[in-house]
Amino acid sequence: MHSNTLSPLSAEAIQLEDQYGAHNYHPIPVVLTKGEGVYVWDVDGKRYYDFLSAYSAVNQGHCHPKIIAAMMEQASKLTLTSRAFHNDVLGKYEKFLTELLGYDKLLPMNTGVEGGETAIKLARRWGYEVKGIEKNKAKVIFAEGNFWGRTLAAVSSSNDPSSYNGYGPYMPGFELIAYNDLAALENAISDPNVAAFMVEPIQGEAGVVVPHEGYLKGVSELCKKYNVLFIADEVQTGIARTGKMLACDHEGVKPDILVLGKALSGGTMPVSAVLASNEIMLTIKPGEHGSTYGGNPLACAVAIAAMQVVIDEKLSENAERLGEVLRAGLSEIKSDRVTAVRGKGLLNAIVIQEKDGIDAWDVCLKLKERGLLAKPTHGDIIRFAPPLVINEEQLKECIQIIKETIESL
Ligand code: IF1
Repeated sequence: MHSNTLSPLSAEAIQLEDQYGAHNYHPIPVVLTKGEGVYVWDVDGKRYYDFLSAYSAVNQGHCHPKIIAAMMEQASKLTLTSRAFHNDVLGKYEKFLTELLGYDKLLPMNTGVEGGETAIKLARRWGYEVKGIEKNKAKVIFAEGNFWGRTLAAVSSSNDPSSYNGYGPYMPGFELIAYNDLAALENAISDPNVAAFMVEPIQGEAGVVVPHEGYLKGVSELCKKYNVLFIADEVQTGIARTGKMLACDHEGVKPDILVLGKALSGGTMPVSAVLASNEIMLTIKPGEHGSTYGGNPLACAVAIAAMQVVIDEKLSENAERLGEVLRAGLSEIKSDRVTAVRGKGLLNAIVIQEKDGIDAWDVCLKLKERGLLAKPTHGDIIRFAPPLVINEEQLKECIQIIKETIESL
């Protein structure tokens, strides 16, 4: 058991952040200094299971030796050329990932939200040049509860006040419909000005909201019927997290534009990618989009190694199998505080109803005392998303920690 009073070392680190850093987060009171596989250590040497995985960016486990080795080798050779010149890693990476996932081309960016922005720019460009939408009339449809980042365009598509409040005026041409509702989708995309529907196969930030079986297939079919691009935001659900390489694979659907990020680099540095057909990708001509670090040799070398680990260590299969074990274990918790258990693969969440003044935040503090780190979202939802390298023995220990913590409240 770890106490919840801060040690001097922890307090000092937190005070520095408080005094010199922006207050745009409210972290769980723990100061980490080391990560390895499923574990992280705080400055006092206490070890924790990481059940957030940096919001699914550390699927391969913290500081995976093969990824770090690739990073160190490339870092000592060539880190950044800009796209003003070619380099000897970018093409290899683009070939590797497009062939792995079945697309013609890849546009490399850095953060997930830049991937989303790029996907929307491609969709608008395709809308004008291929679909023939009238100039500046293109619309993009999003689902309520979506989260794809913090830029002004991203928050313009949000219906969560904590995301968009106070940041207006907002991007025009964005429309919201209910998630997991094919009738609402058909109604919206029958408008000939719609270029695309961008959606997460499972909504992460909304609290791991899993749509009904067949939803993604329906999205794909309706988008084809109305000549609208299906953009899948797999920044959080992709790269084996839900038990398949891509969450879309559960229904065998292939989005027109695929956005990846987070675990694409195994949690080492920001790497994102947008994959699409030639017809879509080539609507952006030289000099019409880019980024200083997009496609840098270090990012490409890291991403190749990170994806190879996913394949070699069969992380999708492990996530699929252990996800069942985790949800079964969570469903056995004897407490009326737990009102829902849901997820797919190792992207899971429980809903904790507040009782006797104890809420999800307090549960996370108790979990921390017992050596497991997680953080609530939207007040009452706790996401449980360990690195996909976790083994059954470690998972069972974590289930026990969660069970004992909640049942002892
Ligand atoms: C924060 C949330 C998760 C994402 C999906 C794109 C992005 C994200 C599905 C953008 C990023 C991060 C952002 C981070 C916390 C985390 C998060 F709580 F904010 F919503 F995971 F659920 N698509 N999600 O989840 O990627 O630009 O951040 O690289 O902003 O607090 P990014």
